[in-house]
Amino acid sequence: MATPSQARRKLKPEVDRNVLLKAYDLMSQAARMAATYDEKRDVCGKYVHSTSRGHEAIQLAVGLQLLPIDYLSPYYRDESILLGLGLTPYELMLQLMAKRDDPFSGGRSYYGHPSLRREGFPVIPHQSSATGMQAIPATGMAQAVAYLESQGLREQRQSVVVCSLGDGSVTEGEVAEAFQMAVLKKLPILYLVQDNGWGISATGPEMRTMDAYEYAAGFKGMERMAVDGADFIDSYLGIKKAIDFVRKKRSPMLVHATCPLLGHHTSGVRKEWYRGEDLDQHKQNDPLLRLHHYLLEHGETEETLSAIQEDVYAKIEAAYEQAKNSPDPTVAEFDTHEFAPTPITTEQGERTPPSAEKVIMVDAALHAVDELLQKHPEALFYGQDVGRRLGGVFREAATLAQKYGDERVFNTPIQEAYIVGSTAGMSAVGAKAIVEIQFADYVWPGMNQLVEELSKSCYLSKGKFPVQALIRIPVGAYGGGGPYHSGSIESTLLTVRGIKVVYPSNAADMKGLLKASFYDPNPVVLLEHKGLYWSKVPGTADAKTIEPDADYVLPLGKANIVQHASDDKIREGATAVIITYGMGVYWAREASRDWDGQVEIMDLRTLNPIDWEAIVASVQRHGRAFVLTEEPLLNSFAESLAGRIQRECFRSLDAPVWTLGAANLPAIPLNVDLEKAMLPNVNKVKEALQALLSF
Ligand SMILES: Cc1ncc(C[n+]2csc(CCOP(=O)(O)OP(=O)(O)O)c2C)c(N)n1
Repeated sequence: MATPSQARRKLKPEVDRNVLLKAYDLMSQAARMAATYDEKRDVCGKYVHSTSRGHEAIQLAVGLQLLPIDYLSPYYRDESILLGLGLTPYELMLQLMAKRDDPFSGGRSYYGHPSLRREGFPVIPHQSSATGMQAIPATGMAQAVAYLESQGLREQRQSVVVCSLGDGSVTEGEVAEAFQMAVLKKLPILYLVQDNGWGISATGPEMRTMDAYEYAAGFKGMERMAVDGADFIDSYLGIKKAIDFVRKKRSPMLVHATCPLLGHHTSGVRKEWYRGEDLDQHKQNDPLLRLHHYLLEHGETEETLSAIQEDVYAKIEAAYEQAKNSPDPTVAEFDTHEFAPTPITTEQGERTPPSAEKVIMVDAALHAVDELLQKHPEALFYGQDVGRRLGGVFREAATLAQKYGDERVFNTPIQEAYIVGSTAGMSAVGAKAIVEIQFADYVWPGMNQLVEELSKSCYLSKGKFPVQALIRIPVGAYGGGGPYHSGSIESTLLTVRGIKVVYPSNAADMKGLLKASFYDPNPVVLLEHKGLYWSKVPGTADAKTIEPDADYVLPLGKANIVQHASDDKIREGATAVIITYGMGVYWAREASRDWDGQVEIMDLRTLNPIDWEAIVASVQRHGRAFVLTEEPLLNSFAESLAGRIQRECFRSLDAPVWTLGAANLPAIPLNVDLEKAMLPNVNKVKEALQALLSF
């Protein structure tokens, strides 16, 4: 006989019957999919995958309640969120088997790594497989939503961002950066932490002294909730409340859901290898069994539930066969979508307007950003100390916050990972972030986001989520800056595919390239040499130029010959080209004065994409080439370029390709005489030129 409370529930269930039955159906699908993947390991085990077994209740609670106006940043175990949203087992299996029609990545990324822009679904940007790292881009999405709302630029004012995390990832530093920004800026984001007590084979107590719910208490302003993540009713009602809260209050919340882990960690790290008695305990808490019992207790019959199970069985079997028989990716297309096409392909606007005045490089950058903010309300500029009070440590952002407001131009905490990674979220939502790393020497905490989240997004989402991001980074030595304020980083950056690297050497190029970088739909790192900012370093007066007009754009990937050799000397075979960028342009100019008409200087201006055509033409013209860089030479971009020239222009060369860079040391020493000894300079370039021209 039913107790009074059960009877009441039967009459008035807490969750609508249709929702319960749908959840039961989808939960059964997830369980059957996991079983199928295990049973058919020869096919399904080819590529590593995780399933949601044990996490289905909390995940379906989310998937069934998100709206098409929302944004989702799931993790690799969230297959049941995807089922709840309406993605089919067939579609998911296409990714499992890395098939051509995998709707997320066309066979490029793992199972449970979605990226989706589809009518009627929340937007799901690309997320990497690095645990916890999606927290920053997801928070960037919430920041973009809040920003666009604050500017009246979003019709829809109720979007919610959900960021889903495994409990093991929550202790990662980048998650703390994300939480900090969420509470600091009061962002509309729901962090869902699914706590199964494991991070592969490490247990909760081995990894932390507090769970995610307790941890979140340290972030003032973070609303918190704990739910039984194996109980569909508790999960559904908890998530409903949480989503309602974030939707209405436009403020962050963390939901901590405990759930069992019933499947393998991944297909490659199997439960039988390390799970002991705890697995039996976890099985007692199987969300599918619990929902089954709940439904029976609340008026459903075994017949109804068996009928659902039978349908599920047939459906999953059919989906498996269909996916297995679907085509593989077209191999010839393996390299598409490294970048999205840029609209800026030709130089436009006035580079030297008749009445314009000369401008130093730092001001050219400032004016370019000013004009962009004026023209594009969706653009914003943030970084350390760029806000109202200081306007940047180089005054490169002076007056911008006063003109455009603190919502658009603001200081961030000292969080390089957030500064870089948030741009991925901004871009997915449609805000255009211009950000700044204060000194190149401090970019390293941001490199992870650049590599994992920004650089791979366009390629792995097959062009659906290129990351529009303009990342300004002051670089280079300027005399006594010392080991942590003088560094160059281009060689490291240039090993990262999927990003562009721009390096102007004068004010006019700075303005045109900064603008083109902004309009480029891909991540662009703009390296700005501090020694050229003010033209104060001897020999750099020409970095100050006439200021181009507001329409001026200079396409990326176009080198500039800043000094020509004379035709006579070329005919005599007495010339060489110095291929360089940044400060190298000025050392080359100064040094080449002793060889009148004999030295062409090519300023690369963009390091990726590089103007290879111009390089080849120039090397053919002169037969002698010299690659000059400020970086330590060993294993550098310059060495790599010299090697490529050597190989591909071998027949045109009359001498080995010369190279010159800084000494191969880990840092630039503080004392100016030590610094001089370490770096290239005019005399060192002269010596190299002498050797090359007389070879
Ligand atoms: C940054 C990073 N380090 C290591 C890994 C390897 N790795 C994959 S899953 C995992 C454990 C994650 O545990 P948790 O976040 O609790 O998620 P669960 O798999 O338990 O759901 C680790 C260490 C990774 N993917 N990313």
